[in-house]
Amino acid sequence: MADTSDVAGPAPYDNPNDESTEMQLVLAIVQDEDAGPVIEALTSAGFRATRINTVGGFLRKGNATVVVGVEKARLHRALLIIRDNCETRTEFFVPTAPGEVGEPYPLDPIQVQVGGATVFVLDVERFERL
Ligand code: 2BA
Repeated sequence: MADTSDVAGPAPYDNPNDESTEMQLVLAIVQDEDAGPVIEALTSAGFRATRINTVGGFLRKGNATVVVGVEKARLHRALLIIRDNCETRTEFFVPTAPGEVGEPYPLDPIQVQVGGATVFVLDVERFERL
């Protein structure tokens, strides 16, 4: 008889590895300078976190996206830790205008306030450690 074990396993919602009950996914975009302290504080408080090096679309400057999978009951604590470890900083952006002979030329710098953190919180449909 053919082995159907690879297709006849438990349905996803019965999966014993599924730990997703009441989980949320936090995506926190933070400034490079704040990423180390944020990760340190999160892990010290018992959260698991992943840092992804990212680049902001407007300033084209390196920043970091911190990914945290967290039980709903601990979400507030995670957000407080992120907030408390991120600063607001002033950056300057130099826009350019197209030049008449090729090279774009710089316009007056624009001042922008960056941070503390830009945070998205998503429901987690499923979470497994395989
Ligand atoms: P950036 O895109 O490099 O933006 C840096 C800062 O520039 C922003 O700070 C904001 O103050 C300003 N800025 C961004 N777009 C602008 C625009 N079209 N006109 C004028 N000023 C603008 P934050 O708002 O604190 O954002 C920090 C970083 O968070 C962003 O870096 C981006 O990587 C991320 N981010 C912010 N909002 C986002 C969103 N809705 N979706 C995805 N990523 C976002």
